[in-house]
Amino acid sequence: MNFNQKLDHAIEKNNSLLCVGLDPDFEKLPESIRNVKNPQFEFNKKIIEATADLVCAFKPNSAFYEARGEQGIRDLKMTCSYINKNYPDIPIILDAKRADIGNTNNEYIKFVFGYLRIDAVTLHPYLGHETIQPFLELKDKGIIVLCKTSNPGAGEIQNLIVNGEKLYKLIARKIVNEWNKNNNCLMVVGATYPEELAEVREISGDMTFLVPGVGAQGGDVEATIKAGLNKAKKGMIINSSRGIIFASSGDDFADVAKKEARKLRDEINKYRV
Ligand code: NUP
Repeated sequence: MNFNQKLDHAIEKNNSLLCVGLDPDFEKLPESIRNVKNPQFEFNKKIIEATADLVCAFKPNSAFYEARGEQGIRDLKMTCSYINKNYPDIPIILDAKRADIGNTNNEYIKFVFGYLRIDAVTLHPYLGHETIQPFLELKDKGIIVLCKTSNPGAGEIQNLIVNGEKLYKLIARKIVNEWNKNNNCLMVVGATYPEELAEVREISGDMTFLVPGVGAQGGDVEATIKAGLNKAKKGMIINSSRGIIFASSGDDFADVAKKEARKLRDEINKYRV
């Protein structure tokens, strides 16, 4: 089964476009968890158990694990292994924004798909097609390229006019027309820019978008869903990290995360009809 099939299966099984972001900022973990042996893993495990029937994917962001050095990498590996073993239907996306020259790419690929054994990775397009190509050749994996990001300063570079159009539109066209030969491309489009999301949808046919920016970054769920759905009323992986995993800072964090995940999944579904 390739990434898109696995994703589609999870969307149908859980009736969900929601992705829970596993960004376990160590400083924000409840005191009781911070003192255990594998704190980020133990925290994630409870979040995963509480939300696995409500999501279409999990997305750990590498930064939160790298920050803790070898212990963090171990917790990331344990998290991925735990999902693969106990929830093999749920795809894992590593948010790491990779893509580099040839021999460096080989090492990235070994880490993401060899060591972590996950399903998809985020890439930035700045170094060009040649540096995306080794990832594109992995037919069964999800290759998720940044197009229009959710951050306040996204327009500084992404909105520059190149060949008569905004750069993010040119990137979207490249992904759709040149880079998606194996039907394994997705793109990142932030929920904080619903108008641009609609423009990118126009360009992209039914391609699936990874959409961060709801929850802590304030993206409007209704506007996001209406702008970004494809013809099948899917085509979006809506990520929320802090808004779910840190909805409570107490020991009830998993129960509260479950409630928030259900609320957001149902709100998303309300606008899919
Ligand atoms: O454009 C992007 N915006 C964004 O927030 C691309 C991303 N990959 N992200 C990531 O999504 C970000 O790094 C974080 O892991 C997650 C959003 O987290 P939160 O704002 O829901 O806590």
